[in-house]
Amino acid sequence: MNILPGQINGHNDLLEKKHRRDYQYLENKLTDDGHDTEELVRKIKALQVAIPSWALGTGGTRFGRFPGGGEPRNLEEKIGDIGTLHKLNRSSGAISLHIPWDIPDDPKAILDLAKDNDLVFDAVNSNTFQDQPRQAHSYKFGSLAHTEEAIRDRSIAHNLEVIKYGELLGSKSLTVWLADGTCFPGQQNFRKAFMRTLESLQEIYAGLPHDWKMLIEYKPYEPNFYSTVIQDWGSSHLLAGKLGNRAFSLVDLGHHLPNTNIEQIVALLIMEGKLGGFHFNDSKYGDDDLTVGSIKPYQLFLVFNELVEGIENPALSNPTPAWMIDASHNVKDPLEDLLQSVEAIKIAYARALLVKQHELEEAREQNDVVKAQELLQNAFRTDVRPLVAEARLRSTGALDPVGMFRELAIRQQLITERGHKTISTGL
Ligand SMILES: [Mn+2]
Repeated sequence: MNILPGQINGHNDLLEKKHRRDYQYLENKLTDDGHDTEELVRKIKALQVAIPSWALGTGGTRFGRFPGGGEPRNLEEKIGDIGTLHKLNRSSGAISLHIPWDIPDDPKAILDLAKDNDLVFDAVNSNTFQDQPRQAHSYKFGSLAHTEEAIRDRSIAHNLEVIKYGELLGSKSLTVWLADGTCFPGQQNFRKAFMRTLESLQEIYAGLPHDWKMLIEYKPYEPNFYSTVIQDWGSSHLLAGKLGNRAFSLVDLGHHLPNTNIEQIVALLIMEGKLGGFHFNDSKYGDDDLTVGSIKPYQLFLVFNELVEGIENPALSNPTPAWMIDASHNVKDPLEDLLQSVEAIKIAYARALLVKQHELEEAREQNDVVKAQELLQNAFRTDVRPLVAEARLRSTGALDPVGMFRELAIRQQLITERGHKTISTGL
């Protein structure tokens, strides 16, 4: 699927008059309010959100899966799909691979293809939550935390193998998410399981290249329903602290119990310089993996407010986290859903950039609760869509990515190319 610059220009020409009017209005308003709009556009342009290779096909639940056709059949086609997203929005310039779903048979050719699509390789992800065909040992009762040494060794070897593939492609981090845990009380010794996990991670960490990061993801339940070994940010942070300065926690928005104050977790991890990555999605109940910003946009904004303040604060030294979408698409076209998610992330980011941090801090020091809320909500209630669109326009993207995806009938073309019955690897 190739989108030509002329097609994007044609699309933008039709929308530009209205966009200019909207942008002019917002630019005047923001300038009056003391903002440097050129600086805002520059920052929004620079934000890149990685797309996971497993989110390009239709997701499913344990009850069923309803594929929409034209799904990528291999890694090359997955790169092609992300290239299409990136051409439309200019903010999806990175791909995150899951091994063994995406083992590159010819790394050189894969690298060239990614380069042609203007993509880089973000974190590589290991998979010790599923047994693969011909696998001698089963992960049924765990992987890095397993009671049997042979299975722990197999899991460690797999993670080291994932690092090797990542090195061939220029990745700089390994994300570890474990399904290890229990379904019933009494099934496992909590402390022993945690210590076995730590020891296994130490072996992987020893094989981590010096310029790499290890990102440790946590999750309170599922697929195990009574306990998980790395259940919360505390467990993840404990492991990262014991491992060393190249190990970090990774926050997935959906990996919290309902109503958890995720922005507070973000603030503290940044304070400790230990926030390594972020997985965006949205949820109503649990790990629902819905479109970013579709359920709780205010929470997303509050999280971004902490991210922006924490990363721009000169007194703190957290490295810029790896941004990635981690969502599933059960009823929407996966590519349209991803375009919506990236847009929601950019809108939340742009709004967070409007928060007047000095005034907010002053209000907090004076316990002026009303002022603090006014400052946050003034930013949240600003319609920043013309600002985000302007950033995209200046990056040669489409003014309306979803609209253009439909105008070009991209899904229909992919179905013609790949067929109706293709099934992508992933969740
Ligand atoms: Mn995740």
